[in-house]
Amino acid sequence: MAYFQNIDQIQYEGPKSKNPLAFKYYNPQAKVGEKTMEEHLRFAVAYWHTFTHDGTDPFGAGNMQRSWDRFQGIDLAKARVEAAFELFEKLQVPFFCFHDVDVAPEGSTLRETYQNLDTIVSMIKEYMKTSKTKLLWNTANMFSHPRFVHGAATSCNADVFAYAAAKVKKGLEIGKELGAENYVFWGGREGYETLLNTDMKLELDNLARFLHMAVDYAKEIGFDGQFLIEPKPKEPTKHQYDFDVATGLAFLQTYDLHHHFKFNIEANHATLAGHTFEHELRVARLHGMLGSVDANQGDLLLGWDTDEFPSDLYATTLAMYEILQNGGLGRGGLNFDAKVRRGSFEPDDLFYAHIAGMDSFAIGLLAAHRLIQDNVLEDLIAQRYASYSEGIGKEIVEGKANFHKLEAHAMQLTEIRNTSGRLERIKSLLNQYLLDVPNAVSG
Ligand code: XLS
Ligand code: CA
Ligand code: CA
Repeated sequence: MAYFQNIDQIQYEGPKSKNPLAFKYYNPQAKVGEKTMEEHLRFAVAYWHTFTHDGTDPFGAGNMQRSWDRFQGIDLAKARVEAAFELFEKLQVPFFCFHDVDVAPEGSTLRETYQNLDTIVSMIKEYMKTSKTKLLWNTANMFSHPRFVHGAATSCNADVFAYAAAKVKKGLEIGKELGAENYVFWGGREGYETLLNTDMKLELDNLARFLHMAVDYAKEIGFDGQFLIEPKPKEPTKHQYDFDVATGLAFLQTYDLHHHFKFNIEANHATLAGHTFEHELRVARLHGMLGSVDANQGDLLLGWDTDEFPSDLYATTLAMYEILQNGGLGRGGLNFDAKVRRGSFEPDDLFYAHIAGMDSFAIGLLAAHRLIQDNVLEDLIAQRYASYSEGIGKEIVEGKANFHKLEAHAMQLTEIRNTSGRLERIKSLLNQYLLDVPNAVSG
């Protein structure tokens, strides 16, 4: 049965198309450099926002029009799988992502939850046989159920730690079964509200123990997906342990976990941490830790996680610049961890939203590719740091300087000359590259 009857497969029609149900820039098979757009961008649909999100907010009930909602329980879960693969096919999207509770309802016991998962996972596996859409990552939801009120791996309650371990164990088995490229750990409630009742050392040690056990179990069953940590500074927890990439990296290094993990970086989480999206991508890239991306955007006027579909072309261009400089995302991808606004409640909005996100990243890819081809930022930066390629600067970077030498150098300086950072000139260059994208597409 079709859930999106009035929608055909979305085709690329080019920048001049007026068809709202067509790609204007995302042309999956078009080559950008060595790879096709599809290979560069590796888009994924987020199951939760697309098939389970009902529009609820703290002040209002669900309002999304979703024809699968006429079912209940396991039948609803099955209907969502049907709707999902229909949408994947119509969007020609190469990947999807899910939490355990997105795909199958929780039972009254853990055993029953496993049974529900087994039923739906085998249905998904059947669909995947004929679909081109693969699993980018799966994860366990360890934040919604009341048992996780004090956290999961960082809970004060050892029974909860054990329950969380069982969920991740099952998640890794499912990941293996469905050939997941990655497995994500987002510590929704892995943090604390106040130190007055918190043993921070024990919580952090336990989190590390938990992750080591996950690494061991993956090895035991031969699951070879990439492990990803997803930082977020707050919400729902006040102080989240994986605050941002730098904090997460220090944690991973302290507990000797960094060889087994990379980061899944979400744009909106970067903003909440007081960083730009590109900052988080850069920090991860410089440490060889850029794994995957949750491609959304926040609202700078709001202090919470709004998970909007990406449409800010500056952000997508600078993100794609980092991704291209990283040599791509490897086994990662661009997952739309994004939901339509509450006012966009019709089923067609799911397509408009994904088209907007895919086109925005395609524009970012095209602009970033040209920027790199023309060495625009590289030349400007090389010029700005030219003092380190000769004289005392060269000695500094080659490790030949010490405080004696530097003092002697400073002593003989008669004046110190700085040059402009030229930010405004660079921004208008960026605009030029962005505005040139339609020409890049048409030839
Ligand atoms: C919530 C997170 C979550 C993770 C997966 O803010 O973004 O959706 O991506 O658990
Ligand atoms: Ca996310
Ligand atoms: Ca989010």
